[in-house]
Amino acid sequence: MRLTDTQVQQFHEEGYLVFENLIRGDKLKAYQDLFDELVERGRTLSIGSPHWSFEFNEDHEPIPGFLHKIQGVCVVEPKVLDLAQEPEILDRVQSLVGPDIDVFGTKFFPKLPNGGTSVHWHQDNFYFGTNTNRIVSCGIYLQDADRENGCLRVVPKSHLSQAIVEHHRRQGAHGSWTEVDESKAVDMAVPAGTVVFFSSNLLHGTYENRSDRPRYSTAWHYIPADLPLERFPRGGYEDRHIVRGD
Ligand SMILES: O=C(O)CCC(=O)C(=O)O
Repeated sequence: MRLTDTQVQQFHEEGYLVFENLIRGDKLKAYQDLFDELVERGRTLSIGSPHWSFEFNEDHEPIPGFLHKIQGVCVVEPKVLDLAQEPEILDRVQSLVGPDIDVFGTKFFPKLPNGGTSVHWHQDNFYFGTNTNRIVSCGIYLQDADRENGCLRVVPKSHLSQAIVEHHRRQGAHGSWTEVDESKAVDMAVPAGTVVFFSSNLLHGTYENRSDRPRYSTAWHYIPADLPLERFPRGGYEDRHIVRGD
């Protein structure tokens, strides 16, 4: 199903769109099982394995087995690319990106119970070295997500200026992050199978998982095939994949 004109307008005005329960039933279960297997692999993997990163302890050292993220999850496990190519998702992406679509920067965040993290406040375009509004970021929530287990939060309309704010590295945290006026943020508590699209200029972050439940999600970015992106060139970056058209 393509997006309606109203949905396209909402994406451009607010900076995001939410599709609850888009992945359902046996399909959702099969993907959950696939990610369970990856979490299991992470339990015995050595620190420093390419693509795999682990949560830090209080001394800022990685904790073996406590998986934080698989960066390039579609390279590590090509079956995950099926999820990125689900027609329910791509048909909608096409309304925003056009017919020739690549996906890049594929991530899996298990956000494990009692301290699992994914991201703090940031704009994806800070990492991409651009302020284009042609990249659509996508989060897929494989399990129910709420404040306690670390749901997504966004600052509506924060993409509109196309300004990339300063981001800073913090000791004991993965990545570079910024701060926002949290009174302007919206929490995205969503059921399992929900797909969220947002502008790669949108300020977004998440809560830490303080519950005893995991919160599996994926995050990646759909880009028109013809958009040059120096840091992630087509054909020159292993985690950029053609998913529709040429
Ligand atoms: O973990 C999440 O809910 C969001 C992840 C995300 O937005 C990102 O990787 O930029």
